[in-house]
Amino acid sequence: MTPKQKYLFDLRGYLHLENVLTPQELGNAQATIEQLVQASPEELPPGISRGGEGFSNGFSADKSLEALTLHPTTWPIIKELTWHKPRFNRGSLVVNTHERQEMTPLHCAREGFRWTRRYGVRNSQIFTNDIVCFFYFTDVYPGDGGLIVLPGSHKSEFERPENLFFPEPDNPDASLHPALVNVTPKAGDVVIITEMLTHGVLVWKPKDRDRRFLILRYKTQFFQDERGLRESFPPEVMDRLSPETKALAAHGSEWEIKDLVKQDNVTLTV
Ligand SMILES: O=C(O)CCC(=O)C(=O)O
Ligand SMILES: [Fe+2]
Repeated sequence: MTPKQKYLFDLRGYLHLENVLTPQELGNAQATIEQLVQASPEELPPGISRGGEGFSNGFSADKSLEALTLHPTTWPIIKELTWHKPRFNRGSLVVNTHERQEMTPLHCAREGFRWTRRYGVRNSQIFTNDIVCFFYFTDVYPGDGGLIVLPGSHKSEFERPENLFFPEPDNPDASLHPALVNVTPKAGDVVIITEMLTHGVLVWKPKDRDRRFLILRYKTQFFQDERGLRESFPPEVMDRLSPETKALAAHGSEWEIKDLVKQDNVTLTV
């Protein structure tokens, strides 16, 4: 990360990176997503299912999406934040429309005092073991709705008082509390958060446009949750992943550095 990115990520708990995707990367990803949206359930690639507002394992639909797990802009940041021990463990595609009328309440991995999720700094190096990259394929404008974050909350030591930020949870027109920020990425931008950051989602207001983005989640390679050391992806998804993506999704000990991590630029072998 540049010194400026490092300062801002530590201060706020997230980064909004503009124009990360080239026009070609963006165009290819958008075309893949449009195909998924138009597909009938039987036409979806094996291991991808449509549910709620998205496609589970949507990242594996096409190399144009899979390659984003190792994008040259985000890859060095993922390595740095995990102290060079990253593991990719989930990749869903979201198509958020005005039809979903309830907001996603504020939440974060810090709440409930979960020891397994961390954010900290030692020797000027930021460490966090729960990272989310949101790759955007459509534009978000102020007033549209979408992602809201509470900057700085990844370091908060207190429980968030209930109803502080949304005293009228059912009023979609209530003004946003001044401590909250509605992030408004444009197609081709990326938002990186530590899941320790308090965040939520406002109802999507435009009726003529949706919000399309990929959620790529990274942990440390030795992180264990309730799933233990099981594979993150079903066999039919694993089968079509490139060796580099499989290596990124592999568990590892706290001591080893994956060969993949030693590379600055990774191109998927197709
Ligand atoms: O819809 C969004 O922008 C955020 C979804 C979310 O909270 C998450 O993926 O952790
Ligand atoms: Fe979340």
